Amino acid sequence: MTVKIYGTAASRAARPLWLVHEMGLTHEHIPLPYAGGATRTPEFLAINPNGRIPVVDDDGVLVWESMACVLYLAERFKTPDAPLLAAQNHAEQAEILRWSFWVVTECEKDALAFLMHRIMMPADRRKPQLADDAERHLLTPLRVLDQHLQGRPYLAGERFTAADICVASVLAWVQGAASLMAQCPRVDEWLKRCLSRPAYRTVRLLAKSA
Ligand SMILES: N[C@@H](CCC(=O)N[C@@H](CS)C(=O)NCC(=O)O)C(=O)O
Repeated sequence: MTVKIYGTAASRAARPLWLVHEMGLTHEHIPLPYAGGATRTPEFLAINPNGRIPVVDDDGVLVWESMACVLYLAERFKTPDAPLLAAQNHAEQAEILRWSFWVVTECEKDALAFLMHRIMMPADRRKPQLADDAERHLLTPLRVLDQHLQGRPYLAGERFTAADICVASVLAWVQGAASLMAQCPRVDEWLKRCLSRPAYRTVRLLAKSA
């Protein structure tokens, strides 16, 4: 059975969608919106009782939480024919796990506050102070990442992996934070490298047409 991914590409569902496009995986995309009640129907709550997208349905195995979806798919569908985005040894596994957890615990809340209050919300509803605070908070974790990227093109080393998808899909929200990027130039370069990949661009096009 073809793996199903629930959730519009203009949401955190972009994360597992980016992964399946990188791997060239056959999948069925159900572009459910997050607004308007589609995630509160009894049918949807039966697959994710949290009422959130994304959800991956792998022949009845249900995975929710976007980072879990990415890590699950990378491992589940690794084959000699597909680009390897999962770990190939314990050291890579450590990198993939720690950076994927790090980005949700250390960065995602502030990155979202920046995105909403600097870019997404109508100007009269934005609170610029919240965007400024978020940018200031993010400097500490992004300096850690900047240091890590010294001498390596990707988070786990020489190879683009699922960790780069997890982290870049959150930090894409702050790519427009010019002062932050100027203070973390390796993060800036790595982010540009990740976000210029054809698979990411494909998902952005899907999001724009959603
Ligand atoms: N931690 C969850 C967050 C999921 C989430 O908040 N998804 C949003 C769309 S990006 C959603 O479904 N919102 C609908 C709602 O909260 O009712 C994840 O990473 O999957």
